[in-house]
Amino acid sequence: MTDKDYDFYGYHTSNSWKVDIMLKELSIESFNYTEVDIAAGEQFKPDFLKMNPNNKIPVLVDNTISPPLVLFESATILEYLADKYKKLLPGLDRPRERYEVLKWLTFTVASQGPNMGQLLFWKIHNQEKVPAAIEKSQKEIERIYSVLDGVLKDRSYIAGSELSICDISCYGWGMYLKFGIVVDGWEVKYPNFKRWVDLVETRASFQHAVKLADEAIRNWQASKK
Ligand SMILES: N[C@@H](CCC(=O)N[C@@H](CS)C(=O)NCC(=O)O)C(=O)O
Repeated sequence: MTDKDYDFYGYHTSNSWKVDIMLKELSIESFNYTEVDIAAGEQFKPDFLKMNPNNKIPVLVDNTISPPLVLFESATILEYLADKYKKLLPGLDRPRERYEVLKWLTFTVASQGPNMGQLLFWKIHNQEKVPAAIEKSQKEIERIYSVLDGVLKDRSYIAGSELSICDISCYGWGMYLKFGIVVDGWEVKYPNFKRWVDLVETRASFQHAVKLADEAIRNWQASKK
């Protein structure tokens, strides 16, 4: 048990920024943040593996219940906090709205996230440029953002008229489009998605994540020089 309500284990990557946004949206300030340096392999340390045997951040521990509750998988963390604070996810008394959010939340972690990871690996991180792999992941990611652009055609937010945890989850990776490394001319190709980006970025919680991402990208670029 620590002195704070939550222990948040993260790193400067998309899945971690989703939790940063959520904590800000819920005005949760009583948490300890521990950076797990995944580039140095800290996610494989026995104490971390006890919390997440899948060796990945983010992890959130809720110390307000006894014994503390350990959560991993960003979608589960968002869903847990939303249910606990009754915000950003309709309750079971509104099944249609609740499962609209959960469907899109799953889409962000099952389709958007892994495919963004693949694309950045083949396009940016892998030394050897393999055209077929780049082309395949580029095509899939463009399809995924077309799907998101399509659903946003007649909605303000991804699951309807209210901000929800699927918007937070989508933005963790979605903000990379702004950094110019994912899809050329994305603002024109996905005008509804662009409008959504502008809308969520009016919120302090999302602006905070952009600041963290900008800093991470600047540090990464400096380390490559
Ligand atoms: N499905 C997981 C993915 C988490 C994930 O991929 N985390 C990455 C950083 S963004 C990580 O910890 N990688 C370390 C590793 O794979 O060893 C979630 O949504 O939480």
